[in-house]
Amino acid sequence: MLTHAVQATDGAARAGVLRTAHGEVETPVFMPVGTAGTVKAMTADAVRATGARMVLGNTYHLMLRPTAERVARLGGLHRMMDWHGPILTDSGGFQVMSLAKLRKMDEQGVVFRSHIDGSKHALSPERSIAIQHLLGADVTMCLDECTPFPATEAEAANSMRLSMRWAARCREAFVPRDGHGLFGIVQGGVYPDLRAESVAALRAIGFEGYAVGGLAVGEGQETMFRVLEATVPLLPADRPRYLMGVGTPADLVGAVRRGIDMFDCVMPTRSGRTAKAFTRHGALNLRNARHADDGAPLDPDCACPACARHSRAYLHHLFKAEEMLGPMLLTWHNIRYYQDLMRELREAILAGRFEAAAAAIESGWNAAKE
Ligand code: PRF
Ligand code: ZN
Repeated sequence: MLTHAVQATDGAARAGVLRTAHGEVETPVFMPVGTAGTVKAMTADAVRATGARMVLGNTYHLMLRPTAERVARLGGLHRMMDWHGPILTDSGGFQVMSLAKLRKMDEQGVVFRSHIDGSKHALSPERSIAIQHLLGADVTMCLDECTPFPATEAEAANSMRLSMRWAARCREAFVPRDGHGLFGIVQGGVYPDLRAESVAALRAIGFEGYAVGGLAVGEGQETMFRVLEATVPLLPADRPRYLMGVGTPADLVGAVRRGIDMFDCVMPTRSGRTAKAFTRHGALNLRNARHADDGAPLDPDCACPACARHSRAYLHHLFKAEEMLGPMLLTWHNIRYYQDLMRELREAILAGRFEAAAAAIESGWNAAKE
């Protein structure tokens, strides 16, 4: 099976190694999002050169286009996208709710119309697992419902309990394979008792890893951290913990501090395409006219091609001229920054100086606010 060995802890923060069929990954880890079989604007070699060792793929997008069966005929997702490291696939429920039209959800699953051509599709726990098997995922996620925010306690309870019944069906449908694993997803909104009930339900079923879902949906960072503090300590220490769809660099530092091992988010890639850069000195927008004559690198401490070989002025020009290289270079930089951040946190945990490292990182962001 897929395993996670914890090498060191510092407070609640952990450094470990995730072992999968497609190799080992050091944690804490940030997985760039490769929604449609590509990390947008990046070749697979470029993704690897940022330091990334694991990426995310999406059931929802790939089942619609090019279809899971076609991906399987093409040799699986790893082969199709030329990414030979581990891949985690999300189960589709979250993307159906955010992208598809005319959704109808019941106990069986969800029926929806494609955002691409309006065609009708169904996703059940069993079908989601079958699709993720066809894709060849190293980590398969349970089909869940991401409870919207805000939700009353009764709404959050009904939604969470549906996800727990689906989690049991996903466990049944999952075909175990060496180096592959199935992760359960904790739901329960912002309600600590519901989060605890959800953890207990998932632990009773038993998973190779545990994700915390339903966060970063509008509740705010402080509430998200409170929910993590009520949830993460209840999870088994010997299994990886994955915070889904999070987040900003500050979110990652705060979640690692609270015991999270794995992350994914569109933030570095999507921001890169819209000229927003994350740096050791805070975030900035390269479209801003103040960069037009700035011959300095974006981040002098970054080794990515955008920083090592180009000026802020050139990056500004590329975005003003709507050249493709602008999104490519800034995506590369942002992923590299997220990888460097994870590595710095990991090394600090191994050295027993997590809080000092986190404080230094946070003061760097605040030193030169826009
Ligand atoms: N469930 C699933 N995927 C997700 C989420 C979730 O709750 C979130 C919430 N931040 C992002 N991606 N399956
Ligand atoms: Zn850079």
